[in-house]
Amino acid sequence: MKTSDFEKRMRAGECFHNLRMLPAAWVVLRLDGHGFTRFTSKRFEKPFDATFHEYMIQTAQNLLERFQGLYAYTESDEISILLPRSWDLFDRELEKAFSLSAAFASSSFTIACGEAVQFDSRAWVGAREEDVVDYFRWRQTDATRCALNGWCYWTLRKAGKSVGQATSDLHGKSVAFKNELLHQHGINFNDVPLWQRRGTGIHWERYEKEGYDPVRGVVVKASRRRIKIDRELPMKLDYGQFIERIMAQPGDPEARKSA
Ligand SMILES: Nc1nc2c(ncn2[C@@H]2O[C@H](COP(=O)(O)OP(=O)(O)OP(=O)(O)O)[C@@H](O)[C@H]2O)c(=O)[nH]1
Ligand SMILES: [Mg+2]
Repeated sequence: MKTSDFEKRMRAGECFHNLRMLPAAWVVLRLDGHGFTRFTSKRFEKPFDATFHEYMIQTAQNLLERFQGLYAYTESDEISILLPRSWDLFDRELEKAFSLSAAFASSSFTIACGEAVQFDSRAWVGAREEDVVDYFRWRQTDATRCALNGWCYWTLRKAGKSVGQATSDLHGKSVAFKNELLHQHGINFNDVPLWQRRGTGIHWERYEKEGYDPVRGVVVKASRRRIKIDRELPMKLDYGQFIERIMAQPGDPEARKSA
């Protein structure tokens, strides 16, 4: 067999390599901690641990910068990164985006925390701005639901209930019931820190930096961008408008050149 035929036959086995994200579609990469129920169980406070959340924020910020995203959102053990429509890293190849984002999240968290962890990665694809707003509202609703459930479950466990008892006590119960249960244990769910109920957002903001132009001998102003971490996100319609404003920002052309 000719070498070129052999090469061609072997390359044909790399059948997923040509998969690319639809041109101009909105893409969100979602990273999720693998086996974090077990990993967090002995190492971090339940239901929420501020240090764990800071590791997630650090990981999300690193991903936002490295993948030149517009917005990163983290709640529980997951991170969503919104990519600009014009995103062109790795020629929009799916294999590269999944494997490198998972590898990058895993190594970032591992360095921050000092213990080896793994993240998986998937892509969500949407055609319209409204779909992206819905996506982030969906993840924020998930954060609120999980926070209420987590607070109820661990309040019952800390009060001496077994895994089975706490689970069956909460099974099929309404939001009102769960709020009341917390109330009876002296916890007002509305007083729980916002980052636990709504998650944390990370995005770019523009600011003016003053510099000195030695040639003209004058002070000049230049527009720069920096990371902003939002631990008190708005919710519902206000959160939707917040996401719309972020989508209206262009990706950073300077960053794209240097990747
Ligand atoms: N102790 C503690 N656990 C947390 C915290 N944030 C998230 N977790 C845990 O992380 C887990 C995330 O849930 P999942 O992603 O569904 O579970 P998983 O075990 O990671 O499973 P896979 O993602 O399928 O691998 C839950 O068990 C949460 O309790 C925290 O602040 N403190
Ligand atoms: Mg997980």
